[in-house]
Amino acid sequence: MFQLLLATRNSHKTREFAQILGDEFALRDLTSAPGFGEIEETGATFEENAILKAVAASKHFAETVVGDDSGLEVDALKGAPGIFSARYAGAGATDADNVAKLLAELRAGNSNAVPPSARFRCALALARAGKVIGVFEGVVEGTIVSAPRGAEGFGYDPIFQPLGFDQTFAELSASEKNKISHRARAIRSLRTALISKL
Ligand code: ITT
Repeated sequence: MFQLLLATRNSHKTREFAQILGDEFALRDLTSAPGFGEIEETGATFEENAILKAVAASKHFAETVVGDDSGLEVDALKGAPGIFSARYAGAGATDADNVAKLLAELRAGNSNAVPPSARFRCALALARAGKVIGVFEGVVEGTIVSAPRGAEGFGYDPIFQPLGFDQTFAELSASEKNKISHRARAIRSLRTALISKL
């Protein structure tokens, strides 16, 4: 059994990790460590922020730590919201606020791209005792739909339609999303690395 600490307080991420990694892994996240402070995300890339999260938590906890930094890049918005996905509509923004802002920005930009192309990216960093021991990335390409659809998932799932599908991520079941998502792709690489050599 592998023990992993996820350096996140986003319970949606933790649920996806648990479903994708399966029974060989015992997971906990930072919701079980309320005294551990916020990790500042000062990096310029998903990878840098994933490393900041993993390294900071691994200095305080004995387990192998995974940091996840992820978000949505929309080509017509020059890659926004990108690393600012969680706080696109401002500090304390809800998922609905962020989705509404993104759709408003696309309308304001009068994008010629119909439908607008986009991708989710997920960077994962593994760390132990303050040192990075692996970095993994996953990407899923898709388009932004004109109005939110579906109730599954979280974040921008209701407006992201992966290439080759007629449904948004929020219309797919968790197990369908977890076969093709950016996070699933990154986690599968991390899982292989952990099982084979770490
Ligand atoms: P932690 O830093 O505690 O891990 P967070 O939610 O702030 O939690 P990020 O800084 O990595 O994490 O921001 C990720 C944001 O990107 C997330 O809040 C969503 O808005 C979006 N996002 C990432 N993965 C997503 C997914 O699978 N589906 C929908 N939106 C996603």
